[in-house]
Amino acid sequence: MSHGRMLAVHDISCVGRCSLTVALPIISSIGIECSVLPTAVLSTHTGGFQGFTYRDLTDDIRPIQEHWKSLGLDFDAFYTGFLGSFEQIDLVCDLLDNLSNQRTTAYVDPVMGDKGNLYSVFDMTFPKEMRKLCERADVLIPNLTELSFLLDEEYREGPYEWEYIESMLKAAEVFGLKKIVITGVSFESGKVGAVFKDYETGETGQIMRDMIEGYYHGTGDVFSSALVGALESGISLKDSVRIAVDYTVGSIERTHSSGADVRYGVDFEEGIGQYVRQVEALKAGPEFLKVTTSMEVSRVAGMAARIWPEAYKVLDIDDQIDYMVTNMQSFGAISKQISEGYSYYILRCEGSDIGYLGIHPDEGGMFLSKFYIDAQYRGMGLSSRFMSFLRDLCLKQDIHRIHLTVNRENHRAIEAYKHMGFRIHSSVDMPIGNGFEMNDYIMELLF
Ligand code: PXL
Repeated sequence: MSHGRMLAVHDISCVGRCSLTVALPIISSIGIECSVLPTAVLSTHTGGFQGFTYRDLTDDIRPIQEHWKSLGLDFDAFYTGFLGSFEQIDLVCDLLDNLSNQRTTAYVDPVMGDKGNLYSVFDMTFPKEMRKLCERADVLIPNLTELSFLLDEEYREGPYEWEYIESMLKAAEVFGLKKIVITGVSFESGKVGAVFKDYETGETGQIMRDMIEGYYHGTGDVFSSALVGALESGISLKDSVRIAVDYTVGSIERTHSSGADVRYGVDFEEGIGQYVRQVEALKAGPEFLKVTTSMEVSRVAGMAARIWPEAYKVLDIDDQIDYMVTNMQSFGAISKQISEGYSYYILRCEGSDIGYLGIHPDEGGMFLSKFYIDAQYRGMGLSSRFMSFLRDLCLKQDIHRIHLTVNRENHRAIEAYKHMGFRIHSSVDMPIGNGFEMNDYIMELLF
């Protein structure tokens, strides 16, 4: 991880949202200084457009490097993408030799092809040359087509068996990488995503999402730029991959539903705000504040009034939710619960209150009575942080079981709890006054 200067080495395709026109805005958006070295200037990218112009900048690379060297510049990270020739690969290896420092990280996206084919501008000798750069990478970000070409393996169509992907992860060890993230991996039809491996720790994982039909240009660059930005912000490999997958999928979804001409790339601009929020939230790390003052109680009541109606909208029980917020999450109700042995904690991120939990110990272990996070902060790993905070709290009191109740129709929440390791223990129906009844599962987490 570094917070210094990054050098992005890609072409500029003036129109069509790929390479530098994607990398620069995404990486800058999270506060990383991104210098650029354009390898070529094209009127558009090469996919789907006829008659594009191509000005090769190979001859400029060495003088640029020499000038930077004379200024005493070095870079804390390199992020390379589309390179147009053998010579450029050698020049980029030279850049790494001459402009790195002790902690420089080299991110290499070996842009060469997709869907089993090389891009039209490359011939079969190119992947062999690209291997040289991959051997210099700390983090390699190929799609499965590129990895197959790099390893001289025949490209296979998905869906894949885990054993096959595992064998590719193993084969890629020849590059001497620290980490790899492979995109375009599918284990079941209708799903696609990324697989990652940290060769230093052995951690391996996958992030899969629903596949959207069609071919979308520039998505590899959106993914890699978002991934590089998140990793350089010090975010874990798994969280970085999840953020990058979700940013890419969101960009494709917006483009798909707008019916735009896909040659012009995907709508990543509208997702920048959410990407920045996710990176900032995980970078800062959440803080947990125990509620003790009446001002803090008011803050929890305010969050309840804001979060509950949105969280339960799908259940279509607005009257019951109004009743519950008024009677169980008002300033008076929360104060009374605290005086009777409840503890409330506020989850804070970047100086804002974004969620809370309410707990009290009982004969079943720890009862997790309230657990809410603002919609825009869901799905970014904060629930797991909240839960590991709660587990630590329990262990300090020698408690090894957390239990909770969740509406049986609240499938999103049930899935999220399962993801955190909870299992359904039993069902319970409980009248709560005014003719309303809670129809819940009891879920438990043992540790
Ligand atoms: O997105 C990869 C890419 C980058 N640069 C150029 C391209 C492509 C893919 O087609 O043509 C010039």
